[in-house]
Amino acid sequence: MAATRRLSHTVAVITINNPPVNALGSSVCHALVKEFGEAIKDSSVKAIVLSGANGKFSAGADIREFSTSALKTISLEDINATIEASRKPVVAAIDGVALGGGLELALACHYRVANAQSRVGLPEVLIGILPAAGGTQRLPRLIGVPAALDVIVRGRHVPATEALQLGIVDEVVQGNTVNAAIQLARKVIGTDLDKRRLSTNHVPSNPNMEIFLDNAVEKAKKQFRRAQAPIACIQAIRASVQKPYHHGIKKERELFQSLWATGQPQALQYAFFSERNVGKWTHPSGGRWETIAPKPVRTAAVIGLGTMGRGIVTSLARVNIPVIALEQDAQQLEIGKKAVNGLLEREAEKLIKQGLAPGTKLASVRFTLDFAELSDVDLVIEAVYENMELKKQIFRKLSTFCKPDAFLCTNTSGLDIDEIASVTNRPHLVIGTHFFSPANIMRLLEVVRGHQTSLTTISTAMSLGKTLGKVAVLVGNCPLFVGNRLLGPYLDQANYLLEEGYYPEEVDKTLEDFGFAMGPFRMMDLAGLDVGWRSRMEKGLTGSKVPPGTPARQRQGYRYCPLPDMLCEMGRFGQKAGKGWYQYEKPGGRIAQSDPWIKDFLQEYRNTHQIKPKPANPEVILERCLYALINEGFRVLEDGIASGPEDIDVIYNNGYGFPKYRGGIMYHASTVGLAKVLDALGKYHKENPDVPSMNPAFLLKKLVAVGGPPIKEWKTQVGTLVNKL
Ligand code: 3H9
Repeated sequence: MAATRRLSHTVAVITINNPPVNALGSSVCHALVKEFGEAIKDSSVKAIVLSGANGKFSAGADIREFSTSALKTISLEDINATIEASRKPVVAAIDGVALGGGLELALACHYRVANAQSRVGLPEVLIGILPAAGGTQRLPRLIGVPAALDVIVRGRHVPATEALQLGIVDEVVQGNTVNAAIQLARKVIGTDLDKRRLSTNHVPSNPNMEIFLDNAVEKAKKQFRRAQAPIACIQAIRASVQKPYHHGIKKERELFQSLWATGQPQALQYAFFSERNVGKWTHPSGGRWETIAPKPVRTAAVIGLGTMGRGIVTSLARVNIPVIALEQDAQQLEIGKKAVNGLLEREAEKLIKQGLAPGTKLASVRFTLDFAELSDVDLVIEAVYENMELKKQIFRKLSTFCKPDAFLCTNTSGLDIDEIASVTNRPHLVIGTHFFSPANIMRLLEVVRGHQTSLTTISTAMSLGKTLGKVAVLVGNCPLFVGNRLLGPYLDQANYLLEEGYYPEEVDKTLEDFGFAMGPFRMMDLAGLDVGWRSRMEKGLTGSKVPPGTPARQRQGYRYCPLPDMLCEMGRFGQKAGKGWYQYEKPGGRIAQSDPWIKDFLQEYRNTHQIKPKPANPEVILERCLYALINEGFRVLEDGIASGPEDIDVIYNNGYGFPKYRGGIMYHASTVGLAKVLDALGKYHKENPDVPSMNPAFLLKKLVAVGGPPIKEWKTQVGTLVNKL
């Protein structure tokens, strides 16, 4: 039953019951209409409490129903209007979450009681829409425009204690929320409810409000680039200031419809469900990790306190997992300890800001030089720099010192997990955990399974990822895994474009205008050009010096752009050196400025190689860079390294600054049309046959041959098509 009703003395308790999150699908909405109708009519009922079953009030409208007509048959705002108009007081009892339509429902109630552990918010913006059941009109009337903007435009989940301070809820309780709500409901029976009907109130305003809202629009444009929903939220809030409630509601509805027409809600909702569906991989034995219970991780150790290690220690301590942090020499240990303590202090401050009591403790971190101290930890994350020999040395030690059932994880961005596992006495407990920098902030975690990694190990690493608040994506073991593997062909295209007449600013601007957080050249400068340079040298690629008998722009038979090597040979490593593709105010500076030197350098290079610059064309930049990514994405699917296109999309959205409102790179391919992508790749490959990464992937060709099915069908097609390759 989607909602139930029981009587507690004179109070009707209506409970939403739609596991797992009490989403307000059409069946719940119909049930609410019925239960409220009956409770309002029933003369023995003097007040009503609205609650949610299984410890959750409601996560809002059922997002799955947006693409169907189900929601249209009944409007959530009509239900809210009925609740608000009730002459019997209605009290929301908020446990767990009241999000989106869930909070809108609670805002229509006359009072709100929240459990101390609960969170409330209007996160619709994150799925490309705006609160469309009165949220943009009622919340500003309750807490004022600046606070409502902050909550709605950022889609923040507000902890109960902060919600109390803001005035979103009336009471926060530690114990049984429903009982507290019943008590409050009984207390307010017979009182005047007029002031509690938010739609009848005015939005607090002042003469500077219009300027304030104009500034908010400008700020949102900068912050969210081309995402449309944040702007629509501000427009709806502006309507709440300027217009009576019923006009505001009309505006809210119109904005909802116009957002839908942009395609961004569909892309963001695909991204939302993709994050919850990633890594659904079947072991060759037929087993699935999702069906295996993860082992508890009560204590952990982190080896190496460089940038990555520090972030990982902080992430663990934050979720209350005590950590032992190990370094190999006393000086590094001291430096690492200072840095970790600094990060932990900042975390503690954040917790206090979120309303947790001062003195709230993060889990303990113990610092050591001694591997013997790791004898009892449940899981170790090695986070030393990328060097196979060093990692193997450490894993040999871990085999000796750690208890036999301890999980051993390696934080590598591309080294062979099987090779690392091979030196241990427990390859089935070894797994890759590729964190992204800074590890305490970035949401992405690539979990890399080796050939011998057990399902329990996978399940434990995936569960740890979730505990850490990460989006964990399970991927297969191949050089550079998924994210960095795709990056290679993308950066190659960006470099080739420079050879052919473009400048870093043009390429970056085009990709940033498309929505990337950062263009490829700014990204290379940030990451450090020397990282790729050293690894190319290790692979025997000889920098800018051309081996005898080789064409200047080829290596090992393929097209090769020596420009990044030439910069490194001159010490232009990027931000850290104060110069790279751009110049910076000082070494370590952050603000990229055009460097006239680069212009001259590129012109001279083109003259030397007799390259006639092509006329600038942003479409060419987009096609070449994006299709290079997409094509490698198809190869990753062919190889079984990612389980489906969603996995690749989640990785790029969360780790590589791809604009989420475009769904992801593979989703983008599906909206452009696979046939168009295939044609363009074919054309570019014909022009440059020595660039194999632009040779259209088999899987792409096959998908086009079967009519370019929708993305949700690719996963099933991958198996059938790849088997036939
Ligand atoms: C809205 O309300 C519009 C209104 O303004 C009015 C419009 C007219 N619908 O995340 P989890 C599923 S828009 C359908 O793994 P957690 C989710 O897919 C809505 N399904 O758990 C998953 O399914 P499965 C505004 C939903 O504990 C399962 O529930 N609200 C919805 O880590 C468990 O989810 C939001 O944007 C939904 N609304 O996190 C809130 N929500 O098991 C979106 C969840 O098959 N939801 N599912 O994979 C969330 O932020 C998180 O899911 C939540 C729980 C914090 C609730």
